[in-house]
Amino acid sequence: MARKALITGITGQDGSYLAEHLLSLGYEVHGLIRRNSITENQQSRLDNISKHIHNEYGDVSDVSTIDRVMMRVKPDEVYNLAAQSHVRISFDVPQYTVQTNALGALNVLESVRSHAPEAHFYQASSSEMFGNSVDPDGKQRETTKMSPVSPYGCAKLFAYSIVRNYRHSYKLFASNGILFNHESPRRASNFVTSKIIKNAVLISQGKLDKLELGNLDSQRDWGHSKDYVRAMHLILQHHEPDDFVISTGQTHSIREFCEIVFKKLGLDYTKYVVQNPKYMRPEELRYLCGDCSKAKKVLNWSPHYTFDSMIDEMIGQWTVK
Ligand code: G4F
Repeated sequence: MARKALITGITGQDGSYLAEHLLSLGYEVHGLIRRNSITENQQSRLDNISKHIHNEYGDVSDVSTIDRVMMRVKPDEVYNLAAQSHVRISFDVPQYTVQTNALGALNVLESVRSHAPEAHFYQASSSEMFGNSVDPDGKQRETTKMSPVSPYGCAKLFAYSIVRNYRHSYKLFASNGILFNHESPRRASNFVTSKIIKNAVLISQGKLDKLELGNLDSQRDWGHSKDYVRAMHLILQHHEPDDFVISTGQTHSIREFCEIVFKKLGLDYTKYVVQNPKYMRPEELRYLCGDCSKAKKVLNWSPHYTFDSMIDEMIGQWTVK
């Protein structure tokens, strides 16, 4: 019989790639999707596979729906990817962010405990939980102190902690993937990589004359979402529940990212990029660079994309639009 997976947040960048990956491995895939007032494009990332997946309307803050789906599907694996995923917006909607990212995770975990206690549970934890903590060698890893600097990071830290608590208290197979930034052609254009690439392409086509950004000096460790969803699946196939950093181990500033993208399009970014305080955050996470040696050694995971091939794929997607 096919193994059954339930994915919350299936319409997002990671959810859609994960659904494709699990289908390719022969899984029966069930997804929880939030009702949206604009139906068009709500599920556009799932267009290729919509006939092969079983979707239900629901929300991680709605306990009764989650319980009903959990009881009916009885999944073997549960991937909790549902979140308010934008860090700057979490300063505007802190309570909503906590309800979704923290209490939502607890709701799904409780539902697993009550109705599918044998299921393997994956929590989408985030490098944003580290805040500005860095080990002396300039890396963040599973043992690095967590000290978040945004409502998003605080909410994710609660979810991460309750997963560990349920693993120890109730012997659930509950694991955290601590994922560093990950991008793709499916990344929404209010995240910095897509925003830079989309607007640089428009500038190269003469359709725009400037790009407004916030902090250009923060540094991020950017990988590709497709590589990272493979890691999510491997984390749940491990013989015991555990927590894993998933990253590339390379870091670049936003300024460098601009320089590289504009250069690929034959442009000098300094002529077009301007700073607008509107895009600054009340508190900034300045630097991320992950050490994923545990995942490499224990899960035999490694990324297929390079920084360069990821950017090229994203430029290709915005160029054809
Ligand atoms: O692309 P970002 O919005 O991603 P951020 O805040 O690092 O969060 C992403 O990665 C986390 C993992 O660490 C995830 F948990 C989270 O869900 C999300 O996927 O911003 C990246 C950097 C920040 O330093 C930001 O201040 O880019 C800087 N930035 C500069 N100008 C900007 C802009 N970010 C955005 N979104 N828009 C700007 O105009």
